Amino acid sequence: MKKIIFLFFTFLLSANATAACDISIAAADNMMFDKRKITVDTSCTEVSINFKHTGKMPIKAGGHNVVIIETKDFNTVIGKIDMKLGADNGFLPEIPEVIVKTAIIGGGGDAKVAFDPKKLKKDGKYTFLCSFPGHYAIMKGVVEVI
Ligand SMILES: [Cu+2]
Repeated sequence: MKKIIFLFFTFLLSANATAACDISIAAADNMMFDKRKITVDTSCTEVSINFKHTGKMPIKAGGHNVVIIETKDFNTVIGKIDMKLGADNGFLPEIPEVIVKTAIIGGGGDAKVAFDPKKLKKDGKYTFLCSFPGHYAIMKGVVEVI
């Protein structure tokens, strides 16, 4: 019996370890992420953002992405968002303030990006947002670093 309990807990621990290195997040046509907070675990060698657009809008009308930045850079980053820069670039120029971003996707799409979680500091303050023009007003949340 003890062995079974031990195996069960080993299973729970390993399941947790996997989940923490994989961030699942989705957004729909209502311009809302399904999470207000995501957690980046710096003990992972790599963290993946698995992002899904569960709506129907095409990229040009209502595409979404996930961009992680330092909270202090929020105004700088949203000030650089420009429709002319195109969806392929997330409507953003190449700027050091962007720590990681997924591709912009339309309804039914998904995007995955992996990054080194050590780019984030445990005592830092981070925000995630969608950089489709105008969406940042409500499409944003807190990045917790553990
Ligand atoms: Cu969006």
